[in-house]
Amino acid sequence: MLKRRTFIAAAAATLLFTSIAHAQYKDEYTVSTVLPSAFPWGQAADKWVELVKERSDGRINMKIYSNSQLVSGDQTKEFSAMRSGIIDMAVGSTINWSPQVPELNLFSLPFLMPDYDAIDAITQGEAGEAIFAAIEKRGVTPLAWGENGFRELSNSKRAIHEPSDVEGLKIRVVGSPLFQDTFTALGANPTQMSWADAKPALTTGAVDGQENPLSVFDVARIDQVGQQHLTLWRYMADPLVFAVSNQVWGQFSPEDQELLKQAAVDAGEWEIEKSRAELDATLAGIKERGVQVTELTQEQHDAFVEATQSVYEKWTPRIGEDLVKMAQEAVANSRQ
Ligand code: X2X
Repeated sequence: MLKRRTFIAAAAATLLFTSIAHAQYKDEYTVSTVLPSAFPWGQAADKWVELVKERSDGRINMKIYSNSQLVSGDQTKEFSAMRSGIIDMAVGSTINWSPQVPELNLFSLPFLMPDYDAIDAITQGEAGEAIFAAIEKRGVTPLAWGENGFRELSNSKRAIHEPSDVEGLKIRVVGSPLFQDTFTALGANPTQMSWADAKPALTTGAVDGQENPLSVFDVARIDQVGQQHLTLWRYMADPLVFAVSNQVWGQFSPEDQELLKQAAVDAGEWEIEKSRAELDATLAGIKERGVQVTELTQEQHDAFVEATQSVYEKWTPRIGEDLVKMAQEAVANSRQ
């Protein structure tokens, strides 16, 4: 009797051990993105998938679902879907995840980051680590940074040189209510809608303008839907984050976790470098197609900074005083 019980216990232990040692991997992991392969964002995801497949000798397969299709086009639901395990992985924008991770609104604070050095100083420093910790705490494991880019303002009505030019314009904005506040502070009439709805709304004239990186403006041919005026104001940039649902992350062996992470870091670096390098050519192409591009003088730039100060007052406590300060210091140091 005793022998038999010992045997059963031993068999059960063996079974348990085996199932831990060979955690059943899925045949395919879902990867959500908003923008598909024609855009740097989609290319970042493609690269990640390719590197993981190659480095795992085909053991880990990921399949990309773009255009936010796994969340029926509502990109602001991507984070929740990942957290609950409906989506395994994603390459997502900080804007789209900010409703669930308030710290991500940091990047949307107007005119916080004047240039690429400033973005890198935040993402690659302590502030970046604090943000990754905030993401992880909410159920998703962040692995690496990518970049959507500096978001520039376009519209169908007039050249924008100063805040009063924005007054009364209906502007499509995305994601966080912070954008509502920024554009309201400028006297515009902001409307929140998904990317899927943005182009139709521009086409019908339901909205007058939008803000997106030059790569998005270019590839999506936003000039063809009447957006003839483009102001380069660099008011914010949205990084991308490569991430895995915590529910899925724990199933990978430590070696495979490292493989997934390193592949994401490599894909992110590749995409950031590529999209920055392509920016000048992209802008030249946009100008060639007849878009009126406005650059701001220092004075005009300062007027926008001034006009959006209220956004800091309202949002700093929500993002976290310490985090905002840490980021501002990182930016200041990057300018020395
Ligand atoms: O919806 C947008 O504007 C886009 C594509 O840039 C994002 O997903 C943040």
